[in-house]
Amino acid sequence: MDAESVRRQLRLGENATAWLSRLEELGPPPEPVRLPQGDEARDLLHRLEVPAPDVEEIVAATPGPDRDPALWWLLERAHHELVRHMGDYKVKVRGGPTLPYETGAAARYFHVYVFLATLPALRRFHATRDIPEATTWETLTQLGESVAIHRRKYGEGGTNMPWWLTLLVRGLVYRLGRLQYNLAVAKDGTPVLGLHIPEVGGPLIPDIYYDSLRRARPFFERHFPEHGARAATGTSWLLDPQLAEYLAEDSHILQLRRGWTLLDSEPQDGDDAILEFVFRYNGQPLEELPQRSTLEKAVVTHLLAGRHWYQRSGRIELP
Ligand code: CO8
Repeated sequence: MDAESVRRQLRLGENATAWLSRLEELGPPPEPVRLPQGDEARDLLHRLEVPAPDVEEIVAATPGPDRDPALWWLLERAHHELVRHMGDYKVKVRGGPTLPYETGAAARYFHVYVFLATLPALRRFHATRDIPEATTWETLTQLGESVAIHRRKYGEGGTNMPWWLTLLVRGLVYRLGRLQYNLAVAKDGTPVLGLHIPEVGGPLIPDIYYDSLRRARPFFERHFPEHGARAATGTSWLLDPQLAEYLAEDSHILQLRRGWTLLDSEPQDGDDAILEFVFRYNGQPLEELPQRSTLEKAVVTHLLAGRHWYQRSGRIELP
């Protein structure tokens, strides 16, 4: 098996070329890949909050080296790339793209299998950093969120934004209450925590938000003392000042945004981001999108008026 036959068999496109050649050069991992099977896999996936219909499909489609040699080749090497850079926030590894789905369920769930294959190494890494068991499991439920969003968006199983799972399974992301933080380094080399708001967890009630922010610094000082971030950063549709034209002054988004300082002078295009996070948009006509909340109405009204949304980058000092 080589990268070219893997590319052909899995019908990978141009967006996988660089990844494939990197993985070919890297080779298989020192320790063989092991995927959980049957009830062991079921129990684990339930604990990771993967929705029940996906659990059954994932278990049934679990690949093996003899049954799916091309997929296995890719799985071994994708896993190898992650364990090789476990915990190393200075190295940027975003994993590979979503695989084309025509070859079946194992390809659709490829990034779930990479996640499961890498979980034992991640847990060993968490143990070396003395990460509390509860934080490990709270963090790992991002897998379930990613699978649930994919099904809602496309009507079938898969993983939404697999690159985020890649950071998580490399031991760089931690969920503390309502928010997630990832160990990162700013362009000027300063350590920062990337701040993210997962979908699961309900409204961004200020007490809950500040409770999480207050936990961040002590957590990272204890478990990653060499990092030393003093601030969190984020790039988000939530920081677009135009939201103030539509949302109430006391909405959580406007309230919490006031603590952030915008860093960028050139905003990035944010239409795709806001459509993703508000609607999990999949190309339907704008007029058909649900119009239940103030925000849903704002997003559509703004776009139908020919205007655009922006993603802005900002920073907040950690308490
Ligand atoms: N979809 C539909 N309606 C929404 C949504 C949404 N995603 N979010 C808010 N609304 C509605 C509310 O229901 C409310 O409607 P109404 O006025 O009719 O009652 C109105 O908009 C105002 O809402 P709030 O400002 O009070 O916000 P909520 O606390 O309800 O929700 C959340 C905010 C939790 C962030 C929500 O939007 C959500 O779950 N989004 C999905 C995940 C997401 O977008 N994550 C952010 C990704 S970017 C990132 O993580 C980096 C962030 C760095 C900047 C942080 C700045 C604070």
